[in-house]
Amino acid sequence: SIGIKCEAVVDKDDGFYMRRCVEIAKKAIGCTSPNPMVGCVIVKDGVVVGEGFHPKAGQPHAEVFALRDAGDLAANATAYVSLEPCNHYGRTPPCTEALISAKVKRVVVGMVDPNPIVASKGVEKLRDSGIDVTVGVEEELCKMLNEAYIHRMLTGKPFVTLRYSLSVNGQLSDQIGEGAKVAGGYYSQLLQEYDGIIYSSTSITGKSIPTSQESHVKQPLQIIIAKSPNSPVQPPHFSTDAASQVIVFAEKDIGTDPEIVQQGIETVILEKLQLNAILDHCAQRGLCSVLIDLQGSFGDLKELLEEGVDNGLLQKVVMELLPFWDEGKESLTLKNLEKRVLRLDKLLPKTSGESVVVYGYL
Ligand code: AOF
Ligand code: ZN
Repeated sequence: SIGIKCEAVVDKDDGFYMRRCVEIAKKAIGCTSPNPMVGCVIVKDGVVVGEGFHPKAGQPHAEVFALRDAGDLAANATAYVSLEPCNHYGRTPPCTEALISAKVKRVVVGMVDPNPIVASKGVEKLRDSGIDVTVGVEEELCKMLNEAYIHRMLTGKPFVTLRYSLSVNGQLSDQIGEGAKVAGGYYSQLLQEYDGIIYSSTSITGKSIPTSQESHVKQPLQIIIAKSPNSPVQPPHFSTDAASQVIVFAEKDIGTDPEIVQQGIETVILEKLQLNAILDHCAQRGLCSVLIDLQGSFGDLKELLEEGVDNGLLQKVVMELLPFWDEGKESLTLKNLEKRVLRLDKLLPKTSGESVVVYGYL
């Protein structure tokens, strides 16, 4: 070697550090909405000198934490970020400014930010300041990380997943956790991941929902649909006392229901209970993702699901196949739903122990 350094456009380690960004971004899983999950790693001479992730909306962005961690070592270093650095004043100042003042030499971006306020302007700003910018490293992985955020940015609606358990004879089951430890663990994971969970009041009242036993774990907003004239509207009991907010959507004023008044539960009265309107409301509240959870029966969710299927409002299905025979429960024979939901494109069965978790995209 005669000591000439060849600057490759894509460093062979770029993928490695970007995967690390995604990994640390996930520390805030379920906690960042309406913001995305973002991770940032600062690398100098092949050594990681700083790391950070965005913990929560309102708090500093990933780049700021990573730059703080790196201190003076950020000068002439490469910053890896799973999402394009922002170039606007939101709740926090622009990350482009922070990277420029820290004098980083190169920025590697996983994906462009679909937020129209940012959308490539961050990358332009960095390039205009003489920083070498590479875009699209591990792009698919970065998109998977924020599929809910991206979906909400592009459609204005939360990312919607339908979840249900079926016993082997095709009956909708309300069993989670008990009898199916694997599915139970998966259920806790869903509660952590999703911003809101939609239940029918008729199938959820008085139930106990298995949740993660760690009380610090975030609980999703419970969204209870009370359609029937005499819908009971008691929210389910969660098996931990971790804070969980409840909101009830109804067609008539149920604000005088002593149960609701006593518990101070927020109610939203819609002229007609439609999934579209409910999702708009959820998006306005900052929810990027909701899980529609069928608990043993369709209950008040039947028409909402039909509407959702007909209008392409559902993005994903999670089904747990439970290893027992269930009599007397509702079977999943709803015309449209059965045809479309069960015909999943990419079935990915995960088998472990006695239960099977199947999930796929519509
Ligand atoms: C980044 N790094 O870690 C995140 C970004 O209200 P703010 O100031 O938090 O801005 C929110 C927007 O900033 C959000 O919609 C998205 O476009 C971007 N999020 N950007 O450079 C981060 N979380
Ligand atoms: Zn930012």
